[in-house]
Amino acid sequence: MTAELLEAEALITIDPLASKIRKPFHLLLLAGPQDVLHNICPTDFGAIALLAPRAGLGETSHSKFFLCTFRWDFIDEEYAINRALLTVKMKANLAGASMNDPAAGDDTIAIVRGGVPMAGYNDHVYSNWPFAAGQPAIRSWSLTGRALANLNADRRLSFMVQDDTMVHAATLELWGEA
Ligand SMILES: [Ca+2]
Ligand SMILES: [Ca+2]
Repeated sequence: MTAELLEAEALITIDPLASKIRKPFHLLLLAGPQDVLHNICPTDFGAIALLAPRAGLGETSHSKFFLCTFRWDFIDEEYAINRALLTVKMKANLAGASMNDPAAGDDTIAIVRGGVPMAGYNDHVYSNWPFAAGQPAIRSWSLTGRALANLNADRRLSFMVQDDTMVHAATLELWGEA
């Protein structure tokens, strides 16, 4: 080997972390019946939610809690999620006279963990009162900070809607590097 070649090799430093090629990761999870009724994570929800009558997707009757857990632990690879977007499409099963109306007016949506709503992700479903039954509502939450760190650690995300509002579709979109 020539002196010139040796010199060139010495300039290359191998960083074991940097040498792994990171691939973009994108996953779209669509809530199905298994996520809502059978596969929820019980420790994410509080006792009131767990004991209440349970709503399925497209539920048309009232006074039921919609509970859902998204999971992606079926993926073996190591990855880091740096962006997460929860979108929930809803519709009032009852009318709502005001924010405090125990019919659909007082209904709430929240991301939950450890039995309590996550700060910053807990709100009324509706923002204008009064409204009639059938009023549509959509919630899109982009998870940041602690919520995003929790999501990476848990490899799941749970949310709930109560109790006179139908959830007809919910998606969780995840972006990151695998
Ligand atoms: Ca009710
Ligand atoms: Ca209500």
